[in-house]
Amino acid sequence: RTIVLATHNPHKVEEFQHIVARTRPDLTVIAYDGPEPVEDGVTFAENALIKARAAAEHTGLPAMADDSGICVDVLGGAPGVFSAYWAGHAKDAAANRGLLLDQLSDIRDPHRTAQFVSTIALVVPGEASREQVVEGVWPGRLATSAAGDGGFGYDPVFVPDGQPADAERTVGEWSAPEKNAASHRARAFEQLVPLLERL
Ligand code: ITT
Repeated sequence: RTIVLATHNPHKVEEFQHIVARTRPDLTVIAYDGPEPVEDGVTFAENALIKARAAAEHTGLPAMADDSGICVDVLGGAPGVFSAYWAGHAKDAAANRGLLLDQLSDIRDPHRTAQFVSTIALVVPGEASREQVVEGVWPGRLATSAAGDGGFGYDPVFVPDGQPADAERTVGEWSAPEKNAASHRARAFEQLVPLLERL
């Protein structure tokens, strides 16, 4: 079976290919790189559905899309759906990270808590058409400075919970397999697995 992943972000393609291979090796994930729909939803779920519907309609294949971001508690959940554009419309990851660290410069632990959120929409076209949305949350906090060059986006400034206190690392310092076993995206996909049974 083939499932289309509606994203223009190559990092998401790579991560999903690893995550899916672990639980559903029979599924082939291909990237949908057709026209990009306007993502004008105000929630992760709305944006994920907009992207997955466009890909399903265009290809006639089952499609999934991930809308994701980092939600900082002391900022009321921002950047949230604006994560990709936090420092402007250029989608400049280094500028986004820098702005977020600046905004948190006066905030000390334990008030630097944040979550990575991944919301996946599944759209199956055809007779038994259906739309479903799942979510994965990865709790942690903002580092005080960027570290590591692994992953993408906010990975170098995010410190996931559950690490030994004397050896904490940002996701930018984690290996790809480590990230893909624990991330918000992996957690969301876990929720999706039972829904893929009838594909
Ligand atoms: P598509 O819409 O084409 O999938 P995108 O990167 O614009 O690509 P989003 O609109 O969902 O996707 O924005 C997600 C942003 O949230 C992304 O650009 C990063 O800034 C951040 N983000 C999401 N997941 C992340 C992760 O695993 N690590 C670091 N940053 C992440």
